[in-house]
Amino acid sequence: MAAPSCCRKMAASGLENGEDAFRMIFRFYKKRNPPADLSSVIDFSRGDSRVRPVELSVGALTDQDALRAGLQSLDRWKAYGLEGYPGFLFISNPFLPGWQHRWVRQCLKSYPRKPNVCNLDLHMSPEHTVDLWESSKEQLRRKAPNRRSQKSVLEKLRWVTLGYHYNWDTKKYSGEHQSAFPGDLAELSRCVSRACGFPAFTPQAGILNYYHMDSSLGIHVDESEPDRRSPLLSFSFGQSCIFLLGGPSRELQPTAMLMHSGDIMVMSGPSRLLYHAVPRILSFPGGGLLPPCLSEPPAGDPSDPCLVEPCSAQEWEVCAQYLRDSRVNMTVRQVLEEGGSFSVAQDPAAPMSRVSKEDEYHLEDTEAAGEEEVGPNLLVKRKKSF
Ligand SMILES: O=C(O)CCC(=O)C(=O)O
Ligand SMILES: [Mn+2]
Repeated sequence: MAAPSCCRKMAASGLENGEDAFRMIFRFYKKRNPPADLSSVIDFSRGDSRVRPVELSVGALTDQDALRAGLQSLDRWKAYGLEGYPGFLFISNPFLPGWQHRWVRQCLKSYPRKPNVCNLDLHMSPEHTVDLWESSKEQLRRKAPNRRSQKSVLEKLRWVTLGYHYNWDTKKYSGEHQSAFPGDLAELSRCVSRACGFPAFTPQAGILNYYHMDSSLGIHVDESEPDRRSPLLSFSFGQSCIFLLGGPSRELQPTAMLMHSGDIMVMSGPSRLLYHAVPRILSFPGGGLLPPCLSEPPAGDPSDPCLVEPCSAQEWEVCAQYLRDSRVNMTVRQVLEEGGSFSVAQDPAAPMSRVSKEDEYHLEDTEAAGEEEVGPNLLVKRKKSF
């Protein structure tokens, strides 16, 4: 697939400097001053010559199961494939109006709780991480717009792991470090995987990523799961981002696309092990504080058939405040093939491509402090937020 001419020129000059093509494009889109030209970024909600609609098999998901997960009936979903990326599927916000709110509440209130694991566990004593929501909600509610104030602990959250907990140092999962995978997220994941033609998918691990306007996610391949034949599902809420999807090598130029609140990606087959990254978080185009799909109050009541706990108006007030400058992403993975075990299935060779420790993966921009001072092997300077 031909790359846009701005990227071709940039990649050519970068390659002369010994920089791989992916990293060149990553740096291009990460730049904020002056902001990058976004004219060649795919927006699935607007159509693009590189995008083609994909017909999903309507019988794969009943309306009742979809409703239980807060999703529209399958005949209303808009799914797309991308030229040159077999196995990649993009679903443009299939959530029912007012129902993404429940998943956001889970990501901010429920999923960071023990026994799930989060980045703050590595730096804070257990009594300070026991309930991030409770210790942050008043501070978030009172937060004045556009004013720099002390960050609540919830705003210091960068990742949460669920199910088989990903170990950022060994880059492995293990049978010894595991907690129950949340039932509601398992059900949502099964709905999406069934709809996309993967009825046997078993959600076993989740990595939730919490981004602010200056965050990015380094270039990596998700290859730590011994089962690489199952798809990887990715759900986004809150502000938008530029997502880069590359090839099996960093020498290949990635394709840039926008992910908006409610959008879902499925990486499967030949696209399961491709390089990808999030160089930039963007405010949803249009200037509102929240994207329109989140601007409505949360829908439903406790007696409705949705299996996700409802989000009250008071809870949404806190979530909305958080999402004004944040994006939350949930990735769901199957770790072991059916009947597989770690002893036989674990690849003895350490995965090569995922950047090493977690703090080299979740990056925070310090453009003001001088992006030019970046060392040869790090994408951006990192600032610890603890
Ligand atoms: O935030 C995203 O969209 C990507 C997340 C991701 O690639 C990961 O968690 O492995
Ligand atoms: Mn990934």
